[in-house]
Amino acid sequence: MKPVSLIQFLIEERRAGHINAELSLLIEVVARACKRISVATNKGALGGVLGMAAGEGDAASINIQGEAQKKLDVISNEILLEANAWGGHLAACASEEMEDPQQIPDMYPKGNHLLLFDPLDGSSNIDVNISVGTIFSVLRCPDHVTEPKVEHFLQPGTEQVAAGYVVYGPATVLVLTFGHGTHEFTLDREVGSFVLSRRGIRIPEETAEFAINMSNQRHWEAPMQRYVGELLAGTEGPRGKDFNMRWVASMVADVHRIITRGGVFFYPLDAKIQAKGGKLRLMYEANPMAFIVEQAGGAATTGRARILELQPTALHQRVPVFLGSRKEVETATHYHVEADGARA
Ligand code: FDP
Repeated sequence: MKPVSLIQFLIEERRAGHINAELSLLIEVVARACKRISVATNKGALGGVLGMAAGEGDAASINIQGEAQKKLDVISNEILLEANAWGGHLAACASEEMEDPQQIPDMYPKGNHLLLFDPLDGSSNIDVNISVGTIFSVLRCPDHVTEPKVEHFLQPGTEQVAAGYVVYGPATVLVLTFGHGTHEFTLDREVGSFVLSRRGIRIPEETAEFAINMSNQRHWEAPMQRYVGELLAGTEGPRGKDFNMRWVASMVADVHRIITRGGVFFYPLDAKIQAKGGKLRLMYEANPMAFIVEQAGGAATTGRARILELQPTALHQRVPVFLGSRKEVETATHYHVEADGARA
């Protein structure tokens, strides 16, 4: 069979009435920007881009989430902003690296879409040469809004018209959904184009593999302790089977493993992060990943509610995340809902 390029796929999606010309252009632009980020990450130490953005621990190198910003975070953010400024497909964009939405410069035409992204997720893995990634979510700009503000971005995940991520690993891979299945494209480095490598991905309903940062165990809520305790008990426990554990600490890489061979990913609430509401960001991490996973037949909840139905209250809002193989997400969520019911 002849390989299908991303461009060809986008044309087919337009013909099928799944996307319009503006959304097709938006995805092309994001994919092109991610190729540049891939080149920058692949250079490693030779690119002179490792290490902190300014002096280590310097106020200038701390992003708005209070985390240390690496040079490649800054570079990736700039690549995505610059690529998306002039095409006429966006009304505005928002990024993990910027407190407020970025407006389209006056000299360029504006479009009808809002783009949100985490330019380089899993950034603590860059210096140790472990996979990192870009995550993005696309919403429609409400009618008649010419200067989108934060409130215009605060739409539930069910309103997303597209979501995707790119994992910069041994291969650079783009995973994309428009709400008509989840599809994977692999970057052909020689040709410089993304080529369809899996159409209509399905995550197995059941799994024997889970991903969680076990070092937080003592801080978890009781239902999480119960659920993971049962997995760890293996064949001697109530689940009657052994479970394997994986934790890359790069959400994109962990989700990509689940998209590929099944599994379940948790970043639950714990006593340390309770006040923040969770670890991962709703608008540009949890929502796009939940859309991708649901479109592949998996499930995504906060442990209590479906992620895609949450009404966002802030651009950089954090939420607990349970996602992956449907049966495991349902069991872990059931334990939380049941414990809440017993407490009420
Ligand atoms: P990072 O802070 O390195 O950007 O987005 C947050 C994230 O990475 C996820 O990619 C990853 O799954 C998680 O945090 C890692 O958390 P731990 O440091 O607790 O392992």
